[in-house]
Amino acid sequence: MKKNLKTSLLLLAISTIISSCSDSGKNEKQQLVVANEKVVFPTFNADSAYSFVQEQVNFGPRIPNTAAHIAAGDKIIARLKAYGANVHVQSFEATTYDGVNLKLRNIMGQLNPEAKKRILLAAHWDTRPWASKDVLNPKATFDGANDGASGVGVLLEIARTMAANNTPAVGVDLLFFDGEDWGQENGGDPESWCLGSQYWAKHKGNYTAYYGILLDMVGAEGAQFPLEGYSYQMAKKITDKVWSSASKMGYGKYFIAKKMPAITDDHFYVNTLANIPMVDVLHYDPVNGYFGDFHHSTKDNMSIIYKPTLKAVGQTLLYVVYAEK
Ligand code: AHN
Ligand code: ZN
Repeated sequence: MKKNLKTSLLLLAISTIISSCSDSGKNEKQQLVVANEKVVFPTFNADSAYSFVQEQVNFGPRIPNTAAHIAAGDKIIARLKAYGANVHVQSFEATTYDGVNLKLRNIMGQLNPEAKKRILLAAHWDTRPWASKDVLNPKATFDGANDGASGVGVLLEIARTMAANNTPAVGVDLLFFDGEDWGQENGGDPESWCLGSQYWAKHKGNYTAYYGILLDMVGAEGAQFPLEGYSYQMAKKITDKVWSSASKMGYGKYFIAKKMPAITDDHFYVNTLANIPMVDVLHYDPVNGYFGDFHHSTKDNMSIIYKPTLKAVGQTLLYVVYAEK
């Protein structure tokens, strides 16, 4: 009798967890997955992440100083608030290498704000103003479905999932950098890129995190994320943690254990100026030594976005976050 009561209480607890995880927006059930005795973590819904990528793309290219850019940033803020995050908007101005003054916003949404131990998850949300590598149309604008919107979609889906499930032991800070992509290509000044993360790292006050993970171009079919040079040099333990978690979950064909060159990306300034170890999950083809033929071209539109890639990245991040003690 005593044992039966215990069993039914346990079943009740489990069914309560599962039913309390129904998604407010979509009427689907979230499932909690037990990877081993210790880690219980929610499933990542790639359909929902994809819809958030599409939502960003639908605003039009998120080029700084345009109406589409303002509207897309406002949507990120609104979604973060809807998922219960404490939102901080850092508004600032920066001048590009070609002399344009930009009005920019870095956006942070803090989940589980009381937790002292915090994980920083980041992506840039702006779009490069020209498809500069497009053979036919280098002055055209482009959708930036992968370069920008994919990372935003994965982070917003993490916010939605965390709001609908149990709270992890750690706090999660979702940081959306602006002004990443107005940089000088072909061996130009590396500091011309990443204007938002440079500003944030210099003006972050006493904010810190245990470590960070940056997402950049994480939605394309056939994506591979090798071990990027600065990540490997400056945050080796975090690369070990993230890449081994991905392979444990069966995503080793995305998170490949090969090294690639160091790339100036937002994580460089988080590591060097903010002193937070941060790795870059960055699409790169190690065979051709190149980001991919979509990169900074009109091919970077929804047709290259692939739900299983979004799933591999989002599920790995949820696992990493929920495994923290
Ligand atoms: C450089 O090419 C130096 N950095 C590329 C960072 C980037 C641009 N990621 C996406 N777009
Ligand atoms: Zn870019």
